[in-house]
Amino acid sequence: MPFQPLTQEPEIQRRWLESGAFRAKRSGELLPGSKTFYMLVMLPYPSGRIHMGHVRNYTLGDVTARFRRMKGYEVMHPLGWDSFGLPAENAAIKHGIHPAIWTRKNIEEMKGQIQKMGISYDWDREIASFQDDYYRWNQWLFLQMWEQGDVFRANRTVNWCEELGTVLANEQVVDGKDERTGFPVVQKPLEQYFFKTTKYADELLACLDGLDWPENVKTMQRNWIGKSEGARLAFDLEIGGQIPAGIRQVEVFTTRLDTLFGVTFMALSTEHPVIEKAAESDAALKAFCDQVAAVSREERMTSDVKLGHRTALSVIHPFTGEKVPVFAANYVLMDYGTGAVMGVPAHDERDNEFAKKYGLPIPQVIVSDSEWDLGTLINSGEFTGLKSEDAVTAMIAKLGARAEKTTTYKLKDWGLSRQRYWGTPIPTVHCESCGVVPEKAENLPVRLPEDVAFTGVGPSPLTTSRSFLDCACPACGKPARRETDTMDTFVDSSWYWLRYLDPKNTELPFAKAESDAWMPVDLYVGGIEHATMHLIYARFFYKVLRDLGLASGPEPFQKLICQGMVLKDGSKMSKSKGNIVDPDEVISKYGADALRLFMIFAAPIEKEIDWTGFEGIEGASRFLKRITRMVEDHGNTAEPLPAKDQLAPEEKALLIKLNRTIQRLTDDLERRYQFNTVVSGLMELSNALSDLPAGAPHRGAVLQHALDAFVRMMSPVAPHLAEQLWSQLGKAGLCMQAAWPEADAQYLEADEVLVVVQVNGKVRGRITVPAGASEDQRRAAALACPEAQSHLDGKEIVKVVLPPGGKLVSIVVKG
Ligand code: ANZ
Ligand code: ZN
Repeated sequence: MPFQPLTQEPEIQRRWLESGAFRAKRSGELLPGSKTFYMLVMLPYPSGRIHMGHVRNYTLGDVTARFRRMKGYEVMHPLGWDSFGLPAENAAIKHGIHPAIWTRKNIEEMKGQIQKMGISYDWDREIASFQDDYYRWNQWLFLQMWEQGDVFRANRTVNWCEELGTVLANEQVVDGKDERTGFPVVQKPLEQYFFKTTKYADELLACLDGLDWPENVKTMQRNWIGKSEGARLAFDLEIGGQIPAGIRQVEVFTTRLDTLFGVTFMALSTEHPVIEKAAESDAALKAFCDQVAAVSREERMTSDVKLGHRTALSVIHPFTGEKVPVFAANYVLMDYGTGAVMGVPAHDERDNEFAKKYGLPIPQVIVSDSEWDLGTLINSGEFTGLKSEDAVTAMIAKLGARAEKTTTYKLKDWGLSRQRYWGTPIPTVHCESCGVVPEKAENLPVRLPEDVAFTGVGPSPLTTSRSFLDCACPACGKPARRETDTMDTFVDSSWYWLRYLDPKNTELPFAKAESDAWMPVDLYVGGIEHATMHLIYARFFYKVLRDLGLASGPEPFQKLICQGMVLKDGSKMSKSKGNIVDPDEVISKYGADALRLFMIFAAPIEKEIDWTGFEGIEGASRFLKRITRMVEDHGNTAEPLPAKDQLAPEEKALLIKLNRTIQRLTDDLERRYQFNTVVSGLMELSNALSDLPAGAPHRGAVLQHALDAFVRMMSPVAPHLAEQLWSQLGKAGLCMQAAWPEADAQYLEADEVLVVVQVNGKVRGRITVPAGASEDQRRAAALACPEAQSHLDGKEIVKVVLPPGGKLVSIVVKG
């Protein structure tokens, strides 16, 4: 049969589906001692069409899933839809189409595309986070966390647009304006819900060491968690100045308490309570704070411009008793440390810039001999001469209750409130008598109402639905108002891989027996853009689930691979750039196998692929055609493979090539996760196959044997064609269910190896020894080497060296 992917591939996909070949077992069906492999890819957002990034991600996952099945593993390989979020809501505003309809249509379309790729997902486990049989478990988990004290409410700054009456996401704010309408956006505090991620900060940090993850991702996570050891120190506000009522002290967090004598100013966040209080009676200060508030946190963190405003306040230096001026400053963040910094311009870069700008003194208090030396104190009163470390200890002792050692983290508690419609409703109720009350678990799900209007203006559509808002207080039964905040969609993706394991469970998010059978995920493949947020939240959730007794083990994803992007002309393929190559277009012309083969071969998994046109796909397609022709020309034979000693040298050589390839590809897929070399290995082997001379005595049997293994090894990458060729070789059943070939040890080594004999460093002869020869045998053979004899005769043999590799024997003689 010729290579006709466009007609063959759908046919083969039907066979796979009909035979249930992708189905993963439930825990109860697993035989004791069976090996399991959980292959997970990051679930897609149903934006409309799949793109090349998806194709690459899913092909890599599929190659692994198919390889593991052939290796005898029970494989879990599911897919679902991360289907809440802003784009659906924007589509509703723009086209007047309900987010649910838009989402369903996109899922249907993308699922069809993915199925055309022949990815071996167990579709019976498909989930979609916008469906209430999924999001009710977000709500259920929220209630469990509420009970454990892992959820709390607090004020946090948001991007607020007064004209629209709504909160905007960071990406919607451009230059302090709503990107759609151009209305101004300000920073404003709002009461919201938080998950206590910081509770697990230390564990999230410590567990990174044990994970088989890319080093750069681990580093990004370490920085994101940002553990910082230092001290807190309280400064007294000056009595008699304009002290805000009720506030006596300002507390700072510092990693360099030893620099205390170098403090020449105090810098406070514009949101610091002392500054807010002082601004009530200081119009200029108020104006400065408003100016800073108009800039988003992100911009403030990346901006180099240090801005400050001197207040009428001072604090007292705890050792010298001197007055230190207090500034409000843009570079001090309220949500890090205490929101207040002791300014040490001689030893801190940002403080230095600030001091120069505002004409503040810059006294040096530390000297160091080298960059490794933390330093010795100067100009520091009784502490002068102490090493920095000792000075910190001594100062803390002297400062008494005013100071203590502490650890601070950059990691924040996770604000999960969104003032949006298209997300999981937070299952709480506002009651006039009881306050904020969690909904009862038996009343879940709290469903998203249908009777809402999408205007794009004004508060969240949920606040316009009477049927949604009106409810009874779960505590006292009186009329109450339902919470209109929905959950950050990162909640949906923080445990979805567990729902795959038990997608129809109506009692629990998933049964522990299922998670115990499959967890942890053996390989997780996805984009590097999820290195922090998603992968921190998911790890956090897993620790919470463990502490709730729902799951076992400390970490969800044992191995992580971040695939590189697919670029076109050096930049990312994206709608806005208009440089998208549609996978469908490629598949409908060349078939899925050619696209898969190209994606795997184009580059190592973690590197970028540059899409330079269709040549790459053409090449892949030609290779597949060549293999097809080779199998066709061969036909098939039942003639058994003769014993090794009956084979001609070129037949033996081919079998050696074959078995070495088996060994190499197995290692590439099982241990190294090197995919592109799998394809190059197949290409080399196919060349060796076509080089077998037409007159070889056992050609038919040798080719049959080699093609049998070749087709099986090709199956994970080009699974459709593999099925077709498998049938042509006269094999029954599905190739994808055949066993992965095992290397035959007798064909791994050549029979004889060439060994070079050196005498005193010069090559004097060459000998051949049996491949398995011992060191003693090789030494003896070298000493008997005829060409070397004239250099050995009458001399004393000092030593015989056999370097590793076995290709050389070096003799050292004297006399
Ligand atoms: C005095 C000092 C002297 C500092 C010196 C550093 C060097 P990391 O290591 O990132 O934790 N800081 C504290 N809170 C801050 C906030 N809310 N916004 C901006 N900066 C803040 O940084 C800790 C250091 O950053 C602290 O130690 C403080 O400056 C500053 F030679 O105190 B340091
Ligand atoms: Zn009540």
